[in-house]
Amino acid sequence: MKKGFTYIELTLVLFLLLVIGGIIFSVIRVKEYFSISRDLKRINDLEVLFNALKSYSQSTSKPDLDGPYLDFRGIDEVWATIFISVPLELETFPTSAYVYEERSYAVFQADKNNYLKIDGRGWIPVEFNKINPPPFSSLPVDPLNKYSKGFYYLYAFRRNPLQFEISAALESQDLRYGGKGDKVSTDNGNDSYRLEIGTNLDLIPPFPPPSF
Ligand SMILES: [Ca+2]
Ligand SMILES: [Ca+2]
Repeated sequence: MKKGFTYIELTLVLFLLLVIGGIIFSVIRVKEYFSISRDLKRINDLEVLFNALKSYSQSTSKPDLDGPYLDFRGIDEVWATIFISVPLELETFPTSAYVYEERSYAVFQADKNNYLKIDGRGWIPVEFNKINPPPFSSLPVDPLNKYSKGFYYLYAFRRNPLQFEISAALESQDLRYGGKGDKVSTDNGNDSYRLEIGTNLDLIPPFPPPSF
């Protein structure tokens, strides 16, 4: 009868533990790597959208930040509206109005055949096709683009004076809220979990934090 483990058995167990640990560690690293690459796309998209909105506002004689198909959607107008990048058919926004600090906002979602369009029918209803040359051929959206996960882009504007804001949540451990390189709570905006960019960072009220 054998007592305890032999040297070979112990070595084998130790070896297996190391292999399993290594695999788990690699999976975490690969996951983080994908999160970082998605965050880099988000940061880039926001800059591209910011520049596009700025050049549209400056190059057009009568800029209309809710486009030809919608009216009175400015934060300072009757249908104060938050525009979200998730198309209607993919996921319908859970409530008909988003309420924050007793103020209620309409939420606009484009339909799936139009949400990427740059002619005023996209999720940002601005006629970017009027810029010469157009800054992009289709509107950028979040690489995950899911409201239930907390990853989507938001846009809102003010008519008078003309102001706009766009935002995205970041997911990598480094860049998100509380991370070493936290980019979301350090942007001087009013939402600690989202990266905000624009000419007024208080137009969009804070949204629920993403589930990591
Ligand atoms: Ca309009
Ligand atoms: Ca922020």
